[in-house]
Amino acid sequence: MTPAAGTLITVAPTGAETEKSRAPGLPVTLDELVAAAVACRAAGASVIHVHVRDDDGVSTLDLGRLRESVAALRESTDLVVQLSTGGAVTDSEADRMGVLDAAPDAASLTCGTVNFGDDVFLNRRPFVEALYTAMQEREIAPEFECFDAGHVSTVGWLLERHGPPYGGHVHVDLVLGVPGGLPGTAAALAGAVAALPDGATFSATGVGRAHLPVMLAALAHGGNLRVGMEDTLTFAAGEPVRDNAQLVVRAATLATLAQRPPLDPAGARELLGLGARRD
Ligand code: KMH
Ligand code: ZN
Repeated sequence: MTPAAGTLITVAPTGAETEKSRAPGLPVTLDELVAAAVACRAAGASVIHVHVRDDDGVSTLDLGRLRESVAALRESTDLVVQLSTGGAVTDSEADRMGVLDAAPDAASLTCGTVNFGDDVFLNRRPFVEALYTAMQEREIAPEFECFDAGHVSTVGWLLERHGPPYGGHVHVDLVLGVPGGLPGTAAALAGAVAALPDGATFSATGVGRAHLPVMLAALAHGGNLRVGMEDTLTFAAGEPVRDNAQLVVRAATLATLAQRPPLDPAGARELLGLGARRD
């Protein structure tokens, strides 16, 4: 893999699992999401990975809310808007497929089933295929999310069977440190990177304690970064994360030290093979 001149930083500000009561800086309302997006854009993020919540702060795939969020993010920022099709472990395949009706620029595509703590994050291969081909048809760029080694093989299998993704570029997000998936170590990251299809780029995110080692290893491998309160709630030992921008600032600082400073959204669009932004 040839490292790009800059680093694509994705912020995943909310996720589906954490309760607001556990993390006061977690953006759960639309206003909070937009404020986090604006702050993270200023700090160096170029892509936002979005999960939305209902009025009680609970994860939802409600289409109206997703559409409203995509519109508000486009109005307030130039970030690449990537919706989660992973949702929560309790979401149905039909609802997860329905996320694409909100017409984001990009969407996550988890490439296989994985134990997710005590739960199971179910991604049957026929469903992964159906999501992939639906994204090709609707001109939505997939971000192939890999939580385990077999998921990386599935990326190659999808490409062989169904051809390239919309945009023509393969970008994989390696999510390490989920209990049940790949461990959050530099060695696990190196193994996953070695198995990527030719020409693919990757970003990596380490969940919980894996956050810093995975971020440093990803930069060492010429990769990109995903950070945010979806994955990380502790900034340093004994210090909770204040807000998402705090994590983006640290990622941008490390990327700059690595002499691959953050890409702006135009640079991210170029890397991902996306055209001009949709309004
Ligand atoms: N919440 C996890 C079960 C994604 O966004 O695509 C799945 C997840 C992956 O967060
Ligand atoms: Zn997610």
